[in-house]
Amino acid sequence: MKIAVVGATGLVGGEILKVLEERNFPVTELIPVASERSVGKQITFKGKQVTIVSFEDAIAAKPAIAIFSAGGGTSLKLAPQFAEAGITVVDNSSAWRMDPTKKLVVPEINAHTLTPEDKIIANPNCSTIQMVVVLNPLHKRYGVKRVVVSTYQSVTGTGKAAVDQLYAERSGDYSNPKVYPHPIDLNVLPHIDVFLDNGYTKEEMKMVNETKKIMGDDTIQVTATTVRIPTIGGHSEAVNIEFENDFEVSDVVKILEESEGVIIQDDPKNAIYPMPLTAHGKDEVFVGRIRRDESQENTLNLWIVADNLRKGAATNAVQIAEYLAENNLV
Ligand code: A2P
Ligand code: 11C
Repeated sequence: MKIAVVGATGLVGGEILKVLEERNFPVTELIPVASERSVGKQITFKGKQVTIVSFEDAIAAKPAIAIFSAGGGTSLKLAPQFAEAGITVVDNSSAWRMDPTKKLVVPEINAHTLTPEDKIIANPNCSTIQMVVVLNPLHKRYGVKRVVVSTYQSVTGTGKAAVDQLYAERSGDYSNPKVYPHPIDLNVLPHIDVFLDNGYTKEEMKMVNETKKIMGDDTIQVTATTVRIPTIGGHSEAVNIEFENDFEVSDVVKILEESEGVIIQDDPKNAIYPMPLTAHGKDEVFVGRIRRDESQENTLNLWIVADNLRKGAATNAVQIAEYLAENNLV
């Protein structure tokens, strides 16, 4: 299958290439696309050099699927052009996620809703994906009423320039142009994406709105505080979940053990719990610190970590492409 990767030189784009390779996606031809300034340069895929082309040349090459990770503006402009040419777009940006005519897909939860008519498919935000992979199986059993989440997010979520800012500051150089409004090393910023009129950030509202859309239930209440910390391996989340019905912690563990894409790391006495350092480069979502909230009925606390460039972005997008290919939807 011919596959285009739009944004192939970016952090997520590079990860998409790795994941396609690792999962042995049946790529017959890879068509890497980036901005005009990168056209003609080369990237490596499966040990071979491949030349970056313009989006026009990529459309002319007629790939079956184009995986986009080149920012919302690029997706808004280019995804419809690919779709009109009959190419199915899996888009990693926020551009189409809340469009009621587009599906927002986490394969473990709602890939079964996809049809050949879905020409632009949205990949959710990283912090949402890792949370819903854990919430959904518990929702089926106990009914999620309300979620209170605080995040601890990797600078890789912002892109290459942010990783450069962190390392420059770590080596004592504060002179570079800043991606963040404050130093990020030795600091914590309660600020991800832009602030909205309601006092929340756009990242926080993504967690609220995308969760309802993916899980197909508008009654689930979510409130979020999203925070950037000086780490690179993945995003961490402290999640408090109030259910309609009561649970046994041992049953929660069993349900999560049996859930696709979830790995439990929960042996606190031996200092075993999920961390960005150990989730880095992995495709799964890691869960630990599973315990009852003793302050309120039917309520659970847990800690979720995943590599935001993997399950939060590249892996989820490639899994959507795999589902499309395996079910003859393209
Ligand atoms: P380029 O490297 O040519 O700028 P990141 O989020 O890690 O900064 O990556 C952004 C990705 O999106 C890069 O691959 C970048 O390419 C790509 N990109 C930016 N603008 C466009 C555009 N107009 N068309 C195609 N790709 C784009
Ligand atoms: C972050 N979650 O960590 C963001 C990155 O809507 O796809 C992804 C932004 C998005 O900064």
